[in-house]
Amino acid sequence: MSAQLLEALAAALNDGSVETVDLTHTLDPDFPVIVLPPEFGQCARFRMEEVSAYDHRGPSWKWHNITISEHTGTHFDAPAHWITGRDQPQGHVDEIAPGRFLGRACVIDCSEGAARDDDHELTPEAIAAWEAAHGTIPPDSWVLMRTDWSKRSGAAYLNMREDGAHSPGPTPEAIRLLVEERGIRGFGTETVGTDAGQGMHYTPPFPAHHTLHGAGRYGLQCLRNLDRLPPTGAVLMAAPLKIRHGTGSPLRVLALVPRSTDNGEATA
Ligand code: 23J
Ligand code: MN
Repeated sequence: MSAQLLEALAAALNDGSVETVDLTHTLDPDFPVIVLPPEFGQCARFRMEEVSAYDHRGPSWKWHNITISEHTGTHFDAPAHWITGRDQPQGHVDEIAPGRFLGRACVIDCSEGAARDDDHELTPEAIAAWEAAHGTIPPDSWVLMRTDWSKRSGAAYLNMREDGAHSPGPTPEAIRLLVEERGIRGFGTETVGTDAGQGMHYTPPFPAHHTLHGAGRYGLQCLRNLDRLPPTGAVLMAAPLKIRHGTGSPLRVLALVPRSTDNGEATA
């Protein structure tokens, strides 16, 4: 059975009836990274240095040395990133079983709210409304919060004000519902954090980090192209680099989706 299933998948990838959507931003020195209050250590931006380019430093080859943080650009958060997850088994990126890197995704469209309010919250009521339309979120799902925030650039992306960043995110109650009642595998956002820009003011502070990682679950941040995913039915592939004792990693996040003409009731 599973051999036929993989054969059917391979054929569908080849004939385009299953499409691959890239949910990844390009690693670029200009792409913003999270900015913490100045008393804390800071995340490094992406940097690239030419080692040789078919020249005296290497006549037949071109290559670069790069600098990144574990939390630069589109990236994965492992349980050990947060103090609540410090004693979780398989809490670092190198320890996570590879089967955890592939799984279903549910996409909750919060783009209307986020367009009206920079501090728009994903609430239990919004999850209930999504489930009324699309069914209960299955156990071990990735839940992706679509805000269209990835279409912002420059200063509008971090959206810093005197009192810190303003960007959407889940309430403590919403993330607890997803983790404790739905048993999700992870939570992904289009912003620099799985938490809202003002997430430090919730109880507990940074509730997505606190609750996800304390339960051994994962985060994805700086996603894009969530508007190209169906609410249900996508398969996500998010495999972080195998950094020894790493707390996260930039990565290529891909989604397998039914060809857009196959969505909805249009086809038999
Ligand atoms: C460190 C401290 C606070 C936060 C973060 C990192 C992230 O969002 C991250 O990249 O995981 S909120
Ligand atoms: Mn992170």
